[in-house]
Amino acid sequence: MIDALWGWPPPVLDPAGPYAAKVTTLAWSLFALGVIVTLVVIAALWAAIKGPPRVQAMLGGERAIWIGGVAFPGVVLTALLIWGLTLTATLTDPIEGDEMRIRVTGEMWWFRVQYLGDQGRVIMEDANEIHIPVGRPVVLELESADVIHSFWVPHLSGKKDMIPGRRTLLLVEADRPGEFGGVCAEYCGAQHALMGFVAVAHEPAAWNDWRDARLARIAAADGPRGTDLDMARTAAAGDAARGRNLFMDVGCAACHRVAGTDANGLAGPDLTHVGSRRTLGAGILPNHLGTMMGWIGDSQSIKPGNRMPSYDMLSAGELEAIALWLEQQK
Ligand code: HEC
Ligand SMILES: [Cu+2]
Repeated sequence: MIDALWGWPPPVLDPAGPYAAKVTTLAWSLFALGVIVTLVVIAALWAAIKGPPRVQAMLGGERAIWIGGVAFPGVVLTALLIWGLTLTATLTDPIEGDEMRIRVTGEMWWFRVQYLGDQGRVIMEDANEIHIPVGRPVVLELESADVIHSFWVPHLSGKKDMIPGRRTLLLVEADRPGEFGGVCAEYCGAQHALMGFVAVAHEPAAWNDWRDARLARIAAADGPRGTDLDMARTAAAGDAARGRNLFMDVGCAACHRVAGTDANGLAGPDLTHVGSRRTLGAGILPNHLGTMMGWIGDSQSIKPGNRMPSYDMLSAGELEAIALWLEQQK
């Protein structure tokens, strides 16, 4: 099911952008060179055992060891090291002009995503989903809230550690629209394997529309009470209104934020746009009413040890009401 959603596991040698293409070139070059060296060594071994006496004497001599065993590997490995370092350095080069920045924080076991505006101010927050425009390099500021995680979208760039107390930079760029799966690539605890996300690349105009629509909704939500969105959120009809009240009453708001409501918790993913996410639980479930109910009622069976308690004391009707309201938060 996840497979149909956005390609799982993400293929590692299928670049969808210039930075990933560099990494792919490096990987194939190392592989090809490794194959050549292996073949040469096998040939030399064969010649040393079965070859004519003249060749055997040559391969057994001291010179062969100095050339084949010291000089050759020394030169080849040094050249590869320099090439690899210069190539991967370009993956973090600062870029000129109006660069776009997104801060991604690894948390046990999900990704907090913050879009940054001027002076590094957070202009919108999301989780487990990163939206970028096609054809424009994006600087990711990688951080960690707890242990070392590693950020990896193989389609878009190499992998980079997310280190507590330190900010690392990674450049990503997509050259075609699409949904690209990503994972945490550094063991970070029990649910490391269930810590994924999806990067969504839009055509530039579509990305602008997406951003403007979100910003407009956030501005309305944070604006004075009584604006359109606030009315829509507080005056949700029927079951959804019941869901909203339950959300505030049973304690969800202590850990989750929903713009335009009293829910301001910071420990868990921002749920302002949760209804528009492709997945739930950091890339592990497709997002719809049923999985939303299942996650809220029993997240500890779906992802044991995750930092959200299971709400198994809620009735099916209550779960449905909350899920209904959350699915409306687009
Ligand atoms: C103690 C803090 C805490 C409380 C209380 C809490 N949550 Fe969570 N919630 C989390 C954390 C942490 C995650 C991320 C879990 C993960 O993926 O590892 C999460 C994930 C979620 C997700 C999935 C979000 C996504 O994008 O993947 C939803 C939906 C959600 N919570 C809804 C609720 C609802 C509804 C309630 C109340 C019934 C609630 N939460 C109560 C901490 C909490
Ligand atoms: Cu991790």
